[in-house]
Amino acid sequence: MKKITLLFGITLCFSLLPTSFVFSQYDATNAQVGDELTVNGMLSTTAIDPDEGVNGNGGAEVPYGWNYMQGTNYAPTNTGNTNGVCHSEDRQFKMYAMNGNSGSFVNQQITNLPTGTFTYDYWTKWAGVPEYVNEEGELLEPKFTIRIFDTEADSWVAVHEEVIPLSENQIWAQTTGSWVNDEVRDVRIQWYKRGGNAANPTGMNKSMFVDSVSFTYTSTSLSLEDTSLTDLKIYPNPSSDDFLTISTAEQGDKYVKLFNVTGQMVMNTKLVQDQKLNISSLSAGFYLAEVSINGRSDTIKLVIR
Ligand SMILES: [Ca+2]
Repeated sequence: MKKITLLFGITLCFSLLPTSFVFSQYDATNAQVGDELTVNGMLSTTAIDPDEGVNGNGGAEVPYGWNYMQGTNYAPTNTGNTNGVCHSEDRQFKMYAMNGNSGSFVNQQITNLPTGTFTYDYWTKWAGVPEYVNEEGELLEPKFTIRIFDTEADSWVAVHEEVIPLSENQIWAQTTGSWVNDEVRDVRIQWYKRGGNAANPTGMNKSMFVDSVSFTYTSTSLSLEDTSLTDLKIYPNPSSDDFLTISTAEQGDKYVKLFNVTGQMVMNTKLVQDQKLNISSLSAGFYLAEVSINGRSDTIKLVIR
């Protein structure tokens, strides 16, 4: 059974987004290990080829594949005002000091991200020195998040998040990390900050900049899948027989636990070679069968008639 662990089930409020808001996408279907999946990862501005750079204009325009919310722009290097210098080339994402009560973000959606390990790397800096905590004691940490679409919640939820570091005035700070994607899916990478408004500023009421972003496919190996028996089958199911066959390509002794609907363990046994599972002592009903071989396991629903 594959499980998605929502490490930080935080859902940001996007209710203020206009419904016509369209996220552009970057399709990673054919990605190879070593590929940089972020369009315009370096956010350079000297070319208009999406593989090499963009032709930003400093207003509301954002580079290929990127999207943003209010209070953000694609700002130029400008030592004459609070922008300061970019980390790479002459453009950077800027989230305004005051960016509205619902905050602001930039993100990029990557469709059909393959399974495997991904490495991210980005640079941030601040104009001025903000504080994570408000005068009211409210924690307002700006976040870098990796999001997947949760159909039950009907929203994009964070499955990985990291607090964006504070910095001295105009000093770029690098953040790197990795994340494992356990199934092919669409993913968004996002930077978010809430600065409040002029009437009600928060501790984050300094401009935040993001530049030199990368998101790289680094490995196909999947520690999450290494521990599961993805081809496990138990039959017949539903069953009115006394014996069940447990089938998987994994060779070795099978450790089988059966649980009833109340979670009570009703059987705990070991099967060797092609030995079948004797269920003649069990009454009709629904069960969960947990099978482990060589430390790999999976769980299957069983119906006994
Ligand atoms: Ca740049």
